Amino acid sequence: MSLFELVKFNSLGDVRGELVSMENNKEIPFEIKRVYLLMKSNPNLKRGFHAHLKLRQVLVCISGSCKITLDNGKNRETRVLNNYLEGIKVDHFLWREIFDFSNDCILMVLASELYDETDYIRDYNEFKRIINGSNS
Ligand code: T46
Repeated sequence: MSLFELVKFNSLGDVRGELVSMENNKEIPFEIKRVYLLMKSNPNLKRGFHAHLKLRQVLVCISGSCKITLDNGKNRETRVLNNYLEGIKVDHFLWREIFDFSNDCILMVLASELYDETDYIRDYNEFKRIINGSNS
C-alpha cells in the first residue's frame, strides 16, 4: 500500500476564474487549527527531516513544484507535488523530507494542531525506535 494518501479538491469558479475550497472535516479529514506556507525555499536545501507524535497535515503545492519523501520506518516513497487540486495527507509517525523546490514553489500546509516543538521527532534513529516500539 502506498504511503501517499491523496486528497482531491474540486476546481470551482466560472468565467472570472478558478476557485478551490478546502473545508474542515470535508476535503480536509480533521479540524484545521493552523495554516502555514513554505515559500522562497532554497532549491539546493532540504526541509523537514522529522516526524510528528500527534500532528496530522495536508500539504498542497499551490504554486510551482517540489518533491516529498515519506518514510514509515520500513518503506520510503517519493512523489512530486505540483498540482493544487491534490493534497497529500501526512499522518503522525511519518518521516518527511521535502526538496527540489522550484523558485516559485509555495507549499501550503493545513495542520490539525497548533505549533508545538515537543510534538517533533527530529532524530531519525529515535523515530525508528519509537516506530519499533522500543526505547533501547
Ligand atoms: C512539516 C513541514 C512540511 C513556528 O514557529 N510555527 C510553525 O507553525 C512552524 C511550522 C514552524 N515554526 C518555526 C520553528 C522553526 O524555528 O519555524 C522555524 C522553521 O520550522 P521547521 O524547521 O520545522 O520547518 P520545516 O520546513 O523543516 O518543517 C515544516 C514543519 O515544521 C513541519 O511540521 O511537516 O514543514
